[in-house]
Amino acid sequence: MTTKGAPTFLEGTEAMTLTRYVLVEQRRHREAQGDLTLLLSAVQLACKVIESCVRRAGIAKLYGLAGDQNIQGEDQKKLDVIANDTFKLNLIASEKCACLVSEEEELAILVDPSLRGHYAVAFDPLDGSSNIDANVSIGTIFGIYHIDNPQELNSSEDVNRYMLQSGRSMVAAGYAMYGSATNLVFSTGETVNGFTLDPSLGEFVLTHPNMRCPPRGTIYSINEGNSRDWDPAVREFVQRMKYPEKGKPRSLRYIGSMVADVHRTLLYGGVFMYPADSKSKDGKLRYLYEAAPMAFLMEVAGGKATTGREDILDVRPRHIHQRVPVFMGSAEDIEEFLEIASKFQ
Ligand code: AHM
Ligand code: MG
Repeated sequence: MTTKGAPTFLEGTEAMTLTRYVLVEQRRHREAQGDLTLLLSAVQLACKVIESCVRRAGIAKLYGLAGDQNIQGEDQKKLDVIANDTFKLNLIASEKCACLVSEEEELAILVDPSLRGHYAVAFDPLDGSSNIDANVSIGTIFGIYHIDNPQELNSSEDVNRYMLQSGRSMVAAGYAMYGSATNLVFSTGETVNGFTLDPSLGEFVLTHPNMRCPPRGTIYSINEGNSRDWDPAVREFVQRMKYPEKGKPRSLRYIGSMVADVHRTLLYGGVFMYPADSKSKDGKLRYLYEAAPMAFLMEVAGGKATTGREDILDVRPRHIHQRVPVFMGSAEDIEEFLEIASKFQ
């Protein structure tokens, strides 16, 4: 809101930007030295660079394959490679990271000792790769850990070992979504806040303060093409979504970009699932840079996130690219699923 009579071009400039928000937030913690603020400005800038590449991709001929495969054996798109380089370079340049784990890189990245800080970041630079060329929402996911003794990391193997901790030890997590608008959703564990990029200012502005996932939803979200291989608990739960004993059937919404499916689930409620099945024993989604950061946000927002056996945040991954089954969303919906799952265990 502007002062009465103020020139209209001032409209919006008093808004709470992400930079201002993080500075104010950090000042509440006496011991904070501004490191997380600086790390977050690197994340913010990287997301703006990626969003600008995504928006210009058709014109700048950035659609299509880069010609290589990543560690998961997936064909890398040109934008996957650009997003990975952008995120990695910006995080290293912040001088706040000791090591990084990326979906696109087989080995963990150990930052040169002269540039090291006290954080580790696991990230999926461009999630939803299959949607890139169709101009459907995609995003970047990141989870941030604090490292007390960064100089003790001497090799990629040290980093690999260090990163094999449960998601509960994350200090912050978030995602950017490049959709009809660009959102950056972020939490340090107290509240989840959503910011929208104002293209005219180049600033992320607070538009979704204190996001809460509704306790029940009316939507289920799953790749139903895999239903032949589902286990009985998933089958029964989805059947119940379609043919409830009382009330209306749920709606199915599945974008195929985890960022967009989880963003909708946070806002509208419901469940997002990528289960294990008889073909993929651990499911598809990777723990460190997909499942864990999203589970962190979901729990802070009052929702739940489970593998079907334990909270996603309690899983201790065995390797940095480990996959886990994912069920997350409205607390009561997830409880209903867990009740069914318990019958089959
Ligand atoms: P990606 O990181 O290579 O894009 O793969 C992860 C994506 C998720 O965003 C999404 O939930 C899932 O893969 C979709 O998989 P599917 O096409 O099998 O439904
Ligand atoms: Mg991904």
